[in-house]
Order: sequence, then structure tokens, then C-alpha cells
Amino acid sequence: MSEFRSGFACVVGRPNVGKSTLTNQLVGEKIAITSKRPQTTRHAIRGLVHRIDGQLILVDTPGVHKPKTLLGSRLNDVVRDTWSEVDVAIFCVPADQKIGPGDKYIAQELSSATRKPKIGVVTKLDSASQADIAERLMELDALGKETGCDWKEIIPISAKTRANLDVLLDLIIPLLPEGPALYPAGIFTDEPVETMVAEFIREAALDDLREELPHSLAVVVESIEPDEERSAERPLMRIRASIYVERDSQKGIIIGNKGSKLKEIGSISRKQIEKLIGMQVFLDLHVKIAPEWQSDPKELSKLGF
Ligand SMILES: Nc1nc2c(ncn2[C@@H]2O[C@H](COP(=O)(O)OP(=O)(O)OP(=O)(O)O)[C@@H](O)[C@H]2O)c(=O)[nH]1
Ligand SMILES: [Mg+2]
Repeated sequence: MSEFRSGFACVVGRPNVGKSTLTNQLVGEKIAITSKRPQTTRHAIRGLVHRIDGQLILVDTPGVHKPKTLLGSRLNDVVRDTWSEVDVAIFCVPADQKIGPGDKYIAQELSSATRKPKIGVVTKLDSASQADIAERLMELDALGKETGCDWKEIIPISAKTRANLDVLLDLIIPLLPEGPALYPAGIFTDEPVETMVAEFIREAALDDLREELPHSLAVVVESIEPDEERSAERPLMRIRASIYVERDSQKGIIIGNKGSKLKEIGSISRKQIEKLIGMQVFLDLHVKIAPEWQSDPKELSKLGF
């Protein structure tokens, strides 16, 4: 019988190509928030895949892009730091868009950053025609040769329909070093509860937002405390969180007409938070302004970047 393997694989690519959706599907739990807007993920998120033949620690990363703000360049740095630490890199391009200069830039950087094995993945298989998928696979093959990425394998997948997800895992596990499990069974992520709560709130707020507003949002959990007046049979967690925006006009959008938008953000995220912590939650949300926080080093560090 072959030895048990364990190690790290990062998921990289341009914004919005489906990295977080893929990570969640491989892990089998929602650990990373997703949205139809680009630049959703803002930190490296570890997710665990437990198998009989090995343990894979997936690292979902922010989409690499041309930065317009200090936040953007810090996010790109997060990705570069991750490349050098993993055993395998999973490079994603979407089936429904031609490979372009953004993908080439990332592949070149990845190639010079690490000599570790790389897998080329065409995502969103369900959203493209057979002809488009074939074209994308050929483009990805050519990109690998051009940039020196030298893909170990190239595979089309769909996180939505789960097509080829097990095949992808079968390709990754043998590339990990032999060794014992690094995390106990039953754990899906090492993200702190505060971070997951803040992210669920941000995801609920992102829904339906237009133009630059998604980028202007940040969420900070101020406190998580059990309600002392509740009995042990009916516990309640009180969570206080702040949603930051950059301008007064944005504050109005997040609060909505008579508070309707804020109420909706609360009720959508509360369901996910209750599932996460396994008890009833009272969510106290406040909207605050941090002018130009995406480009202000002091504000960025206050917000955890
Ligand atoms: N049709 C289809 N849509 C998908 C699939 N995977 C992801 N998407 C959609 O693509 C959009 C972006 O998905 P994310 O997983 O947030 O993308 P990401 O690469 O993590 O984006 P950033 O965090 O911004 O870098 C969302 O609207 C997803 O629902 C898929 O397999 N099929
Ligand atoms: Mg993401």
C-alpha cells in the first residue's frame, strides 16, 4: 500500500475565476465567501480535505490583479508569499473567457517563484461550449510552455456541477510529500470564528452592489459574547460588528430605505453564522465611514491588512 501523504496546495488565478467556489467544493464546507464581483477574497484561507490516502491543505488566495490601491498591492503580496510555501500550485482560468495578458502575467510570476509542481485548471466547465473548452485547454497548454509553468496536468472542472473534482484531488494528492496528517480529522479550516463571521456579513452585503462599492466594504467584528441572561438550554450569542464604507453616500446605500438593506444583510448572514457556531445569534450591525481606507496604511492596519 502507498504511504499517507500530506501537504499544501494553493489555488491561484485572476479575480473572479472561481477559486473560492472550487476551494469550498473540494473542502465540502463553506470556508471562503464568493461573489459575482471580482476581488472578493482578501486573505489566504486554509481549507482541509481529508482522504484515506492523504490530507490536503488547500490555500485559497486573492485574485492577482493590477492594483489600483494599497490594499490591492498588499493582496497581491499575500498571494506571492503563499506561492513559496506550498507543495503544489493550482492555476485557474475560466472556460468562458480567452486566456489573456492577466493570466500570462500570473503564470510568469508563478513560474519564477517556485519550481514545485503546478496543475492547470480550466474552471466553470458548465458555462462554456465544447469548442470553447477545447480552445481553452489548448491555450492553457501553450501558456504553460511559454511561461515555463510546465503543467504536470491540465484538467477542466466545474465547481458548480462538481464535474472532475475527485479527479482533480486524485491528481494533487500524489504530488504531496509523504507524511502524517497535519490537522485532526473533522476540522475544515483554521480560520478564527471572528474572521468567518465578518466574512459572512461582507458576503451578504456584497450581494446586489454595483460599481466600486464592493471594494469599499470592510467588516470588523467588535465583540462576540454569550447572553448571560439566557439559560443553558436556550443559549444566545450576541455579536456586534461594524461595516465600513468609504463615503457618506455609500453609507446610505448599505443602510437602505428605512434600514431595509441593513436588515437584509443581517438576516442573510445571521443564518450562516448560526450554522457556524451552532446556536441562536443576535446580530448588532453598525455602518461606519473610514475615508479612503483602501489607500490609507493606518486604516488598512486597523482593518487587519
Ligand atoms: N457557472 C459557474 N460559475 C461558477 C463556477 N465557479 C464559480 N462560479 C461563479 O464565479 C463567480 C466568482 O466565483 P469566486 O469563487 O468568488 O471567484 P474567485 O476566483 O474566488 O474570485 P476572487 O476572490 O475575487 O479572486 C461567482 O459568481 C461564482 O458563483 C462554476 O463552476 N460554474
Ligand atoms: Mg475568492
